[in-house]
Amino acid sequence: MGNKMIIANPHWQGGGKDCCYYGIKEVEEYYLKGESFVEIPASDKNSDLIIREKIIGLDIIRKQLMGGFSIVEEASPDKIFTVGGSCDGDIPYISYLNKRYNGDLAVLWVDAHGDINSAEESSSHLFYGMPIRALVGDFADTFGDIIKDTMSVGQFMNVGGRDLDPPEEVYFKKNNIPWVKVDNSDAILPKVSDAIKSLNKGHVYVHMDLDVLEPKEFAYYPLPAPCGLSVETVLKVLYMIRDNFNMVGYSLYEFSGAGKRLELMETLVRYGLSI
Ligand SMILES: [Mn+2]
Repeated sequence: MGNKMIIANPHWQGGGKDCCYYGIKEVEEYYLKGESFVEIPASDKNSDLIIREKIIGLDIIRKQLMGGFSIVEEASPDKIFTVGGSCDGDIPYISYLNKRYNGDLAVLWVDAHGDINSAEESSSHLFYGMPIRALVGDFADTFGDIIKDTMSVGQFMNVGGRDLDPPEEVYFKKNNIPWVKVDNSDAILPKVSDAIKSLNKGHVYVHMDLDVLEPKEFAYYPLPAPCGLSVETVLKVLYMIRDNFNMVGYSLYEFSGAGKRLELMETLVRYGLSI
């Protein structure tokens, strides 16, 4: 079993909207009460969002990521379940587990978006569209002191992506990144399974952005994209992965809060606690 760490990560600056900060406070209140979790320190000040090196909020983002790294390194868990925040907030936990398993880690990015922009090519300059590029070391000048063990592009795949920027699509093709597109039939299960196997790694991490879901079914996140995966399909995919692969991490990102208890959030948090 090993020791599992449960993290609440209200880091939101990568998306430029503080709704995710309050969303995570809501998760703590409604879904994590009674669990022993660690909250990563995050500022709630909009005034922190100063653009530097083509990244909005760079200084505060760097500070918070560094804080997350030291917390997880100190705790040295074997498994991590995180609820966040803007997708870039997941960088320390993926990077930590990659090091923990000596690079033997496949990362599924279950997300409507690619999150694989460079700072130059990003039209928004929001860091939540860039975390994978940071993890593979493309921001060495900016994050090299924080992300010390860079990953390989061949460790990543996407499920449910449908709103990629043109340069992201180019990057996907150039690097042959496995991309399982939206399919709400059971045929998606072997597609996801085959794509994971093609990465040829012994441990699996699932990073899930809630915006992978069809917005008509669930839309408590900042950046909806139409024609998404149904709730039923996402749950089938998640259970298939848990039951068939050696899962060492799950993260649930971009929750912007609902002001009420949601059955799906309850289910997804239970899932995270169960890995
Ligand atoms: Mn995302």
